[in-house]
Amino acid sequence: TAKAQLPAETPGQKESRMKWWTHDRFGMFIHWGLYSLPARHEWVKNFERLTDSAYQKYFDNFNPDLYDPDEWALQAKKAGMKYVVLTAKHHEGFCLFDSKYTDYKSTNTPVKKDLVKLYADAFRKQGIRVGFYYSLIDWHHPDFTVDRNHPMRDNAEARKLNAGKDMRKYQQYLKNQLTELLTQYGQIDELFLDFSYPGKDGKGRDDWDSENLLKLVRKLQPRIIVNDRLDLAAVPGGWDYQTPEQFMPREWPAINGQRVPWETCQTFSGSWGYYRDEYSWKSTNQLIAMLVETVSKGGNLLLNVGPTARGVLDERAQERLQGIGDWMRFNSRAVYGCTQAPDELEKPDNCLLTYNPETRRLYIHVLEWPFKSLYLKGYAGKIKYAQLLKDASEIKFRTNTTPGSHTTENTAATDVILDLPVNKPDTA
Ligand code: JFZ
Repeated sequence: TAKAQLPAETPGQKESRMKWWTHDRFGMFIHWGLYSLPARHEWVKNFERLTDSAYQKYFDNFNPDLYDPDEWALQAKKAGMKYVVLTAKHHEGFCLFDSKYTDYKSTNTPVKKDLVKLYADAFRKQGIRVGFYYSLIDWHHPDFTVDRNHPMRDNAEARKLNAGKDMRKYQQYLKNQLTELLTQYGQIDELFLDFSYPGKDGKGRDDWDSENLLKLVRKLQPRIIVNDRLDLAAVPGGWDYQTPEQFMPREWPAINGQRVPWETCQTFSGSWGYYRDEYSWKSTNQLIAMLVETVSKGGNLLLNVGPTARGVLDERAQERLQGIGDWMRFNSRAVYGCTQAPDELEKPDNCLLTYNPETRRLYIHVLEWPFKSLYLKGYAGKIKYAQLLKDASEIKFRTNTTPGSHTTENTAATDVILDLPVNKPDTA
């Protein structure tokens, strides 16, 4: 196939296209689909090797009667999230929107609604930017071949049917559906395509026709920000940001020494879809530290919720979103518009640093509150003023040459000592 030329963009143009995204830093991921009914992982069809007919009961019973995306949007907004990404279609192939190109969609289930349309309108109304997750993988489409990631991979009969399948038809299906999603739901700000696994019995750029697909996406939504799972790592303009998932990079990811935009997606409890009996939930404080650590390394956090099949956000997620919101009320200034601190500013013990290059403010996130003194190595002459973020109260600072300092503090003249209150300020 002839390879399309992706439109050329200078680094400056890309930076300006991504400006809102690197400023906003914090978004909500939503995994919702038929897998919300079994409520034991969004890969349940794969993990349990379920046939299409075994999976059919979830389609027949899909009826989220309490779905109220205004409520979702309000909770995201209160948590300080500035953009949102919903699974319009996950690997199971079920579409939450009214696609012309399949019957396997929400409008044909008992709920009968285009859930994507309601979602996009509700979040936009709250001033939250709208994105889509769209699965390249499709375990339902008749032309999608059985491969090593498919629920029927061990089923010889199902493998035999591959001979009659035409992945070129599936490529067209991808283009048709993305055209629907990118033309019928207003401005779409982020697109999360998922995912490639090239090599033996896998799929990658030739299977998706990735370059032409991306060219189409950029034509339909020129400002859209696209992730890196099309298997186009080496193609200029083939992706906008990297997506480390369910782990925290040690440092800001770079290619040939050039730091790249990145967004880590993270779960509350391990799975992405609603999982009733999962008990490995992260605490609110862990999630806040995760957000701060992400920003301290120049990245974005896309934090996932898995709504139930009634259409309500998991109560355990709601509680944490609220806690994050309470913290953000006083601390969002240390997140929005912030990035990694200049390399010359050393991280104090048990702290994370975020930095706003425009205001030239450094935010020191003290994870373990020390007794009275916070030592800042080599900061002498660099600080004009210091305050607690919680109540804007002044923090006095000095060096060991300041009259009245204890010589036994044993710091260098270039070090700064912050005089902290004994108690760490509450967040809420
Ligand atoms: C994918 C999905 O399979 C999963 O269900 C969820 O939607 C998640 C956000 O994305 O999982 C992946 C995809 C890529 C990698 C790991 C998990 N990867 O590249 O390491």
